[in-house]
Amino acid sequence: MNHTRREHLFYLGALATAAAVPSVAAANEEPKTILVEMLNKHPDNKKERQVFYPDIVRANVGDTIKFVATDRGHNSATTDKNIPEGASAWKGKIGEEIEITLDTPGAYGYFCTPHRTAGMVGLLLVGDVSSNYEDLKGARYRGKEKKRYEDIFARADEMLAQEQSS
Ligand SMILES: [Cu+2]
Repeated sequence: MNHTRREHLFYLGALATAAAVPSVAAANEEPKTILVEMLNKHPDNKKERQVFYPDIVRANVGDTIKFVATDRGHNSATTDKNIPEGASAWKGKIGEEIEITLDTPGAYGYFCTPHRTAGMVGLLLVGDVSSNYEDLKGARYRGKEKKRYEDIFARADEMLAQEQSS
């Protein structure tokens, strides 16, 4: 969801009041902006082309994701099917750096429109993801998108299991 600055500040105020409510990830943290780069090549594995980096982000409700156009020709987009109920889908233009404030807990899948079939997809885990994580993991993906999501969800499973045990 794109907020105007005023709405955003208002929202941060509302969030501060709600800070006493525990969340899955660290509770009393200030809302933060997390960068996700849109890249032609994975920085650690040049064989992996067309990637979001990092491709998994663990965030708290109230955090903002900024998609950074480090390389040209990419965007970040999603649909209502890939995000928690009540959250707003987004669609950046090609090359556009967009900021998404995450005000609904759950799991968010997203993709680069021209490279979705090349596997350029990512996952945001926001607060308590139990509402839709398994549904998103079990959704139908095709081709390279499917392969990337298998890898992404395997790592996400581990990440969430570690949280449970800590
Ligand atoms: Cu792309």
